[in-house]
Amino acid sequence: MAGIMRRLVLSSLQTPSIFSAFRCLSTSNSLLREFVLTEKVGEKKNIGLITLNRPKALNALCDALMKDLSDAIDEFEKDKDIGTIILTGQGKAFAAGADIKEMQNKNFAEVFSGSFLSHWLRVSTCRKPVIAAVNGYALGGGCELAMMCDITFASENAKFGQPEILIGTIPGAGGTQRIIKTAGKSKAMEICLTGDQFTAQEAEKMGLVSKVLPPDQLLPQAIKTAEKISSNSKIIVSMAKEAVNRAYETTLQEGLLCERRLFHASFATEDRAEGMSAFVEKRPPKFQDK
Ligand code: DAK
Repeated sequence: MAGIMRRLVLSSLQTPSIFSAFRCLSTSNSLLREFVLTEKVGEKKNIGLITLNRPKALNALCDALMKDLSDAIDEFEKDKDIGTIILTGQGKAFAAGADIKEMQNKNFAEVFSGSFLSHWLRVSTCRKPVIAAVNGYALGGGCELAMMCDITFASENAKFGQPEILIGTIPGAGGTQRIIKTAGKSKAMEICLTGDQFTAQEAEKMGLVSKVLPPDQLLPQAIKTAEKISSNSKIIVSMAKEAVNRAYETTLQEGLLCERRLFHASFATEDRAEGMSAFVEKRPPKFQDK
């Protein structure tokens, strides 16, 4: 109900001028932002749903949208009740990339020395798990944004791609670096050098996506997975996320050391003691996130 109310308020506030005056309007459970909707969902309202909301421009990732997204991640990361965050898009796109109209007249000095596109790393630094629910186009920065998330589900009609080459530039937020980790060099080269789009099914085959779902099942399944993750200890979930990410970013030896140290660290938590006691006593665990 709160979500429906907020959408009604939002649709009556769609003019940028009103939004610039009240950029962060507070409601009962979250903030209203110009380009991003936030809502607590799931049975226990412990899942933070972030919806990119610039559908007329296919959720093109302009600077203000990325700032709103960054704020929304901050909001849910600070919220002790939220266990997992889901990121999706309004309309027929997840995101069709960085805003080309905003970039069109920039020169080298501006993009190199300024803070242009400086909010882009925020999703990848979030310590809570982030699930991308890719509902349509995920192109350029949109594809990179999905790859910054921890788990990616896609609807059957989603389209992925790194089309930057077609507008005379190259991916700038991980497109050349992250695809290669899962898809290998040949596929990564094909994608980045041709700019061709690829389907959700192809993305799943490459390992960029873990589930392809009918459009009406995308969010329900993402929420179900988020609820499952959130039923575990938040502190241990963060440790597991950190360990998996280390594998992605470093050598096997370094990764194994990090994993071992985090495993040791789990013994400093009350939740580890509770989890193992619950198993031995044949009862469900009650995690306190301590
Ligand atoms: N930017 C701005 N506007 C966009 C847009 C985009 N990326 N994509 C779509 N739009 C706008 C269109 O201009 C159009 O607006 P109006 O003309 O109605 O005002 C509206 O959205 C609807 O789009 P279309 O009319 O084109 O819709 P179609 O269904 O015909 O085509 C499409 C859908 C997704 C195939 C097409 O819109 C398209 O090709 N879009 C551009 C895709 C693209 O090239 N994306 C890559 C952009 S470059 C970095 C971080 C990030 C990046 C770089 C650096 N750092 C941290 C350093 C990322 C760069 C990029 O993503």
